[in-house]
Amino acid sequence: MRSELYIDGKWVSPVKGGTFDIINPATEEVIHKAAAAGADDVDLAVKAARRAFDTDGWPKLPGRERARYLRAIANGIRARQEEIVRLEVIDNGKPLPEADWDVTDAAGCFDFYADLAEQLDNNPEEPITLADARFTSKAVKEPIGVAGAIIPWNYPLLMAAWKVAPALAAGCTVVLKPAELTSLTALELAAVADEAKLPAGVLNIVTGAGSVAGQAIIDHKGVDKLAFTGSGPVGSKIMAAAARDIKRVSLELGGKSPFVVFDDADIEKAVEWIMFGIFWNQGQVCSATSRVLVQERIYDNLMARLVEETKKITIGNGLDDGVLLGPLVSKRQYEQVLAAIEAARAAGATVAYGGQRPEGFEKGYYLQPTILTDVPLESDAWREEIFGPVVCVRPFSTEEEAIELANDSRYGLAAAVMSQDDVRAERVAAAFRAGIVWINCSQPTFTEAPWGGYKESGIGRELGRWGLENYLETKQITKYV
Ligand code: TAP
Repeated sequence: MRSELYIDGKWVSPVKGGTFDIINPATEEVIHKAAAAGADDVDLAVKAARRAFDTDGWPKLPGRERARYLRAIANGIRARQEEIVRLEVIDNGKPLPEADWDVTDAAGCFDFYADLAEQLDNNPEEPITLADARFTSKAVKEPIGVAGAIIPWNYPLLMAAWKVAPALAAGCTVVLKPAELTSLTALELAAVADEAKLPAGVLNIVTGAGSVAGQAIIDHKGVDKLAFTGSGPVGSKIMAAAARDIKRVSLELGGKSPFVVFDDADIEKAVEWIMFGIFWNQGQVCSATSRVLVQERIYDNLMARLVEETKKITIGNGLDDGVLLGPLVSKRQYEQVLAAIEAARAAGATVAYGGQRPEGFEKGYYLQPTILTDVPLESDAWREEIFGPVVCVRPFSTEEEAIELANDSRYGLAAAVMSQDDVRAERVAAAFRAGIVWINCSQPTFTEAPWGGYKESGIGRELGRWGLENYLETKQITKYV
């Protein structure tokens, strides 16, 4: 485990010193002390990234050269996958198979953007046909510059990959700040990049508090683009900071995503996807389908099966075999989720299952998977992101009602629909006001496909070619002939 910052290709201690505790949420033990970056360290990191961009030639390298580094990083992650997976589990709490999945995806993300970096060489310019024949014109893509990336704790390495891989592929240089709660695997990424001999300053990783290191990144004049995933309130702050210097900005914020199940759906499959959609990663997923709408005719049957299957979920330390639900990431998160369940009860909701700390756990931020019914439509439980293993289930009668309930949210990250009637499923998918829509499933995520939200769920799209566009400017070059 690393205890320093990675700046300008070197491991360094913070200028003013300082550390913070890394706690294993399964045991509540302090397992490490990480370096707490201050504004001075961020300044050094941004200056290194500026130099790597402005004078050292990273953006001028052919895409295929940058692709070589990206593939080396992908292979480096795979080479130490077992170790990274273990760190992810003891840092975040998630079950080991989930961490393994994330780390595999993170490596795949670097490979995917290596391919796109190469494609930039193949399509360096786009000719433009002008009405005025005295001129010729073309559009070229160029990297934006230095990207400041700030990420959350729910998918620590994967979120780093989603930002670093497209940024480097585009030719940007990066200063990344992981969440204080989960800093370990971002530092492993720095180690992997170092082994891949990524040129100094191209990727800088500063651990530390959002209010200090994060704030210093968003305020820094040397940063051209801010890429953020996390909560709405911090997203607003980032957008306000970006507005001051007209920094480019992409935001991936929260959601309260609906899952509409029609009465022709296979109940067993629906139960499986509902559980996957809300209990995966302890429900700490921005796109979690946390509002489930079930058509009246199958509501009672589906609820009975959902409760029955939820009872079977094995809760425990993510390192243990067979565990499906680990602890929440932190004491604060655990207390917030419990408080949200209590508030739901007080507002009139019924706890159909869960809602408490499971028996037999003395330590660790464990919470039962929780199913709420009778949740008032105006309550916070129905409207606000809980970010825990808590699902609200409600019956509906008509398709129109389901669509209205589904879209009645300030968020619009994801939505899911389940029906054997393809025409209806497609119609409902089209009616959802959300950036990601799943038909007959919930949550599968692909590096090739765009990811991002409507409304207050964010701005811009990550992943796929859209993720690369996030880090590119378009330049028009026109000649008088
Ligand atoms: P946030 O506070 O939004 O944290 C996300 C990242 O932003 C972290 O790296 C954080 O640093 C950093 N940050 C905080 N204040 C900052 C500032 N002033 N300037 C720059 N960066 C700053 O999320 P959280 O506190 O971890 O979780 C709060 C709630 O946000 C959760 O309950 C959940 O509802 C939501 N959340 C959503 C997502 C997604 S994917 N949409 C992910 C995580 C959380 P530190 O954490 O190190 O201070």
